[in-house]
Amino acid sequence: MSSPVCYQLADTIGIIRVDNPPVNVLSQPVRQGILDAVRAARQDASEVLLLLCAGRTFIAGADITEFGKPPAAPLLPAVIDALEDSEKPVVAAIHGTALGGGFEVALGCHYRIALASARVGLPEVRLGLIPGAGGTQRVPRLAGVSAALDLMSSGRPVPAGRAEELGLVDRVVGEDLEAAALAWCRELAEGRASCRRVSAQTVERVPDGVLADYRSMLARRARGQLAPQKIVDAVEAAMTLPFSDGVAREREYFLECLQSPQSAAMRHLFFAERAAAKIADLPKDTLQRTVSRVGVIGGGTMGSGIATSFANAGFGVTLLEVDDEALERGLETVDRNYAGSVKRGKLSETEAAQRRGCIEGTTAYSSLADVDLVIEAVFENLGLKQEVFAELDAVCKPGAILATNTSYQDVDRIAAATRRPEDVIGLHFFSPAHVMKLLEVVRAERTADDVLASCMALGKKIGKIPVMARVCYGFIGNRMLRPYMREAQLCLIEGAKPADIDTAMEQWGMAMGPLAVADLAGLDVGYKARQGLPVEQRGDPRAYRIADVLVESGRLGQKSGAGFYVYDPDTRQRSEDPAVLDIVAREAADLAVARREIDAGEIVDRLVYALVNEGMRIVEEGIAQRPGDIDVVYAYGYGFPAFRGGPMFYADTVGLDEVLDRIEGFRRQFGDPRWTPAPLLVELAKTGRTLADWAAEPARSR
Ligand code: 3H9
Repeated sequence: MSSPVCYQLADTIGIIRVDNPPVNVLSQPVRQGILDAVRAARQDASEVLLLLCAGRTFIAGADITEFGKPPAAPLLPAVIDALEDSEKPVVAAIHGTALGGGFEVALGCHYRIALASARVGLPEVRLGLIPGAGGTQRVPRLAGVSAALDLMSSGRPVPAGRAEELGLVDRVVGEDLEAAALAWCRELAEGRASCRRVSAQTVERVPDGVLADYRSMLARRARGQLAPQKIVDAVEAAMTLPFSDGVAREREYFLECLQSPQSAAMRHLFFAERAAAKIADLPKDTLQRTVSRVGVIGGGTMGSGIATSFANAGFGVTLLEVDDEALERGLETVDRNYAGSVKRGKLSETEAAQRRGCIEGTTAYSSLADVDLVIEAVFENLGLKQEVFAELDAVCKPGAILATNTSYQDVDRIAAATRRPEDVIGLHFFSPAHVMKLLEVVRAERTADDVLASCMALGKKIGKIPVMARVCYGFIGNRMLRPYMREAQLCLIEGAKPADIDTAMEQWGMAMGPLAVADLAGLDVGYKARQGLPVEQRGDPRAYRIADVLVESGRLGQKSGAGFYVYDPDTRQRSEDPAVLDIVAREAADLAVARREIDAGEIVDRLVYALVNEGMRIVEEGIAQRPGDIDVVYAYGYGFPAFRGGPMFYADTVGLDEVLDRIEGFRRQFGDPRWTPAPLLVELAKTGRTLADWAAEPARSR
């Protein structure tokens, strides 16, 4: 097998070229190839070495698929040592993304040149890891302690220009990287440049307390996570120990993180996210429809957020509202979205104005005659949505994709309102739509393959993480949310205080507790939906009575300043309200619910296993393609802690037999069919298989 690294002498320059598609990860043959090249260069006439990559990017990092397997020599730190120890100067030429171990390789070189469009970073923390090949020791030496901490604890790559300001890159060029790098190599050769070893530099000392403050900040921002804290420990080692000891300390922390369940969970999500983009039964050569102009119907929070999302990605957008007044409100919401981005420093005024300029408003359906995709985001009412689709059917050009942003409604019935159900699909955005990464792509019974393929690709183009779901009430995310929310309400009426429930879930890792989420979303939304149903279809009154009483007493959640909590009008800080505790006690008595102490462990198990049990049904019914898709939905759309890998991965890590035991225990305790275990859970637990085993079985392998 030919090596993915080739070494070639061009005059006095030894060129080491890595070619390991798609993203040049540092698999064993790449490590070996670089090492062999450096060794070969020792013997030849080269005066300067140039390391660069073929294809779309510089090295994107260690090969994550190798983690968890026995290590194969040469290990990356040894390869980087060889580069740095070279007696001939080594230049790294960076294009695309130099990430993780890839950037560490560049830092082991003596000089770095980058294309202006390139980005560099150490994203290991997103995999529950710390940089493990010298990054924690070299970055503080070049960029200082505080920049190093920010770079590594956020995991966010920085553009080449910023990297140059930080001292991480020496030169930035606008185009033709290879020519510029070769020219620089010749300059270095002629000038007999020295080998500038980062490891030989010193680290600035920061005042006492800086690291302690950083640790406390991370303890809040990255609650419960190991790797961010270990990054601070490693930087402290860089500050206090000689380079070789610092590197040894870094290795120790890296291995500790690598073996942690948190990293296993986050690596699972990395691959689950990429798997979710693939539709098993869609032929690879499925053609896509061209989409350049997008129509959005409804200028409410969702519609204007969706319009903003598309404009951000350079699409022309036509936003439709029923009348001038509503349209003005919708466009004002778009303006506010952009003003927010400018205020937060995400966009410059000019960029914001440019993107805002992509959106125009209309009140006439006829303006949608030429759009390639239209997304309906009107009020959640089936009849209304069907009317909108009938109208779209009449005005839109043949081949236009007609999408609904419904959260719950039956997409097949919406499609049936048109004469072209094959063009109809669900595109379920999450609020705020221009910020949240998740996009549920709902494949209806008759959705055409090319419509589905186009929408999955479009999702990626606008920076979302698209996950396909089939039609059912609430699709993947909201269908699972119902039993989760119901359990939260039941814990409340049975004796837990709102803060007990939310704090238990937040300490476990959820971004926000369920009652705080309900207050944020607005309690009136669920209330209105329930009012539209006959009483017998509203479910168990113990699970909604308190919310109803709150709404009827004007407590709609954050927007009215009070819901399950009261909110400080300035800080939006929540606090407990004795009036709510009174309401709960009264309603519990009225419904004859015996109250008791409920501890955090019970709250977490009830809420999380309610999610898991419903998730099991969802995979079994084929609503989700694979268990990992559910994990992606929950991690990106519902604030589920990434370091637990998503509800389905979490269930596997707990052990399905134990999950089943607990669910059966709840069934005995509450005597309620809601705790009937999903058949798939029973089957897997009885046969000692995990969900991961099940997903990999041939009948299902995708
Ligand atoms: C590390 O470096 C540790 C070191 O500090 C210490 C070591 C001792 N490994 O994302 P895409 C696959 S930790 C294996 O769709 P894009 C990916 O699964 C690593 N595979 O492309 C996909 O496969 P498939 C630190 C990887 O253009 C295909 O490549 N580095 C890896 O949208 C295309 O990927 C990172 O965390 C990998 N490292 O985005 C960077 N990376 O086609 C991780 C990708 O079968 N990578 N694959 O589904 C990325 O962030 C993105 O892939 C990148 C390109 C931005 C580079």
